[in-house]
Amino acid sequence: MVATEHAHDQAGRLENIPQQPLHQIDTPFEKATFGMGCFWGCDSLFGATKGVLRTRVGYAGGSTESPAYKKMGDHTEVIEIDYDPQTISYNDLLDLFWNNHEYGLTTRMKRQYMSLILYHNEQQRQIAEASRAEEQVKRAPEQIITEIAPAGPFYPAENYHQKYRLQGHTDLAKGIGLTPDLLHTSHVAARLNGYLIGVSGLKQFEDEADLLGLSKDQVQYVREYVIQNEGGGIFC
Ligand code: MHO
Repeated sequence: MVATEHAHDQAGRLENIPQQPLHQIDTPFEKATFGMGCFWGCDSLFGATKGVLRTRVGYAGGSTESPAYKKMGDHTEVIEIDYDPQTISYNDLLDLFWNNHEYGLTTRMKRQYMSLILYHNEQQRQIAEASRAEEQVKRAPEQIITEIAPAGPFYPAENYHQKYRLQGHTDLAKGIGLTPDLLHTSHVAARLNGYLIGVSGLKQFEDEADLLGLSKDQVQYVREYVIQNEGGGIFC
């Protein structure tokens, strides 16, 4: 079952409300990988987007061995997204990609922050190429510098970069039982990492809050941040 879908019984009550924080989701998924500036911001952006199951940030697109934040070599900061294609399309993800670059689409940045689409199959390649061509028409005469390349190895970033905004809320992170492994795989962590900075807004949060397996207090805590930060955009 998709995280954002749920069954109602005859009285309209929600069924299958999880009793524990919803870390694991077994929905079939596809992967998308994007570089769009500092990866903290896009981890929040995609993490709270409908149809996204999990995210992790890391280094990819280059050739140097074992990159790390302090020795990134020719790699780029990227986000790897597991998404449910029944709920969100690759094109929808690309819309978010084009419209949320921290440093824009036409300013040449060092490779660490370059605009990059790493495709996972031929279909993604074609959709990405067509999408860039369309976007270029919209932005002309400015020249989009986004590169499109096949996805090679992905090197997960250090734990402190994962779900960066959520990790700033120590009690909440502890309260949902976040472990180093779960930082890379948890559904609820990805959602909260976005909601805390207002991504996707209050309406969507209220619609799915019950399905994340949080306590009443945790929901109320996050709700206050959603209200405060909705519309504020992503940042690093
Ligand atoms: N300006 C940010 C960049 C972080 S990043 C993950 C900093 O505080 O270092 O590139």
